[in-house]
Amino acid sequence: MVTEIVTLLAIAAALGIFILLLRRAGEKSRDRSARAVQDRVLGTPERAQPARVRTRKALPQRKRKPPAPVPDEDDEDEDEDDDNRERDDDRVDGAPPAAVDEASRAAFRAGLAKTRGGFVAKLGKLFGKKKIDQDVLPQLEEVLFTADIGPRAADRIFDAVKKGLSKDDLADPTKIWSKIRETSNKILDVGAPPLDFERHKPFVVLVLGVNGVGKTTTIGKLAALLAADGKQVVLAAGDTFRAAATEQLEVWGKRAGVPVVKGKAGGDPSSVIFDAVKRGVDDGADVVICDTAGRLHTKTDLMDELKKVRRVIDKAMPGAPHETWMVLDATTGQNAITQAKTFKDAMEITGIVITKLDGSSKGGVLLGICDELKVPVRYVGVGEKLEDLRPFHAGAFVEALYEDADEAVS
Ligand SMILES: Nc1nc2c(ncn2[C@@H]2O[C@H](COP(=O)(O)OP(=O)(O)O)[C@@H](O)[C@H]2O)c(=O)[nH]1
Ligand SMILES: [Mg+2]
Repeated sequence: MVTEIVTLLAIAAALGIFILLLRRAGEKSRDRSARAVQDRVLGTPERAQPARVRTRKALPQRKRKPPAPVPDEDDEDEDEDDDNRERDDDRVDGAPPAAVDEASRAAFRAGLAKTRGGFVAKLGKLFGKKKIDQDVLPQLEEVLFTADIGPRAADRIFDAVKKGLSKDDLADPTKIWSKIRETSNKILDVGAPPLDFERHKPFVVLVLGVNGVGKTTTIGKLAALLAADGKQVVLAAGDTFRAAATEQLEVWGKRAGVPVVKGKAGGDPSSVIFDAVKRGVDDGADVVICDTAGRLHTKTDLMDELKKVRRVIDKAMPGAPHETWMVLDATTGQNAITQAKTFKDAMEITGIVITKLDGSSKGGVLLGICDELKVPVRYVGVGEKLEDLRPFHAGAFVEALYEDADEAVS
């Protein structure tokens, strides 16, 4: 009896082991076939490298989007969030806000009205034809190349339409417009980080540009913007070449309620600017903005002088200037691109300010300047008044430039 029980137990154990082995074998073969499928789909065996590493390498680098705000269920927190949002919307500091406000959108729309009546209207007429065919390409090329956007930007937009759209797409004006918008946005996106005046204390900005483009006016408006945000600003009257230049900056300084450091007429601009930066450091100011001359006896004199100014600023505060901006007058069209190139060849330019957009039909020149210089546009001047300086926002600019373009074709 005992022998029979032992035999039965032995048979049961053997069966159990057999079933276990069978299951293991089944799992292994499933693993193998799953891996074979994975290899087929992904193209290479996965075993040598973990999938995550491989996938990361294979994907093109994308810009990281800011995380979407997570809605909070707590009522009190929600109120606080609303307050913060309101404060964000109300901020009037000089730095471009993350989202463009309605007043800036309206200013861009008004500022670009004449440009819309220029090359944008010509494009509208072109796509407004009843039947659009391949003929549209040479005509598009002509309109783009005669617009004040510079040959390189014209070429980029033309190429994007020609190569990026099929024959069928070309028959659809909406598709052509969206290609033009997309390419314009790409041209304006030079990948610069947002402007942050709090990165240094004081944050020193050197402002350059030829005579009459609007340097002094821009500095005055910017000082007012920053002062309204509670920043302590010092201005340097570095244009000692023209007698009236210092007085003009003093008038703006009074309007903005900020001090102006000045020297003698005809004196050394570097020493005035050195004093101003030193004063900014000693007084614990937030921002020092340096005005400069736009014309000297010769172009070489001017460039040498400006290089000297840069060196001297670095002596007054090592590492400064933190930004060097080139001011360009939109009404001068492609001349602005030439000026920008001349300055850029001589020294580092980190930002652009475009003035007089309000009076210009050549606002498209901004595309050419960005494409040529690969530096960001930081501000746009849309009039002569204190409040007529707007932080630049590429998306809002493109939106305003081609506004109603689709409607214009129907
Ligand atoms: N319409 C308009 N005029 C401007 C703008 N910015 C400057 N100006 C005018 O351009 C002229 C020259 O400006 P100014 O600041 O003296 O130029 P600077 O020589 O470069 O310093 C002045 O009459 C300004 O009022 C602008 O955004 N729009
Ligand atoms: Mg001036």
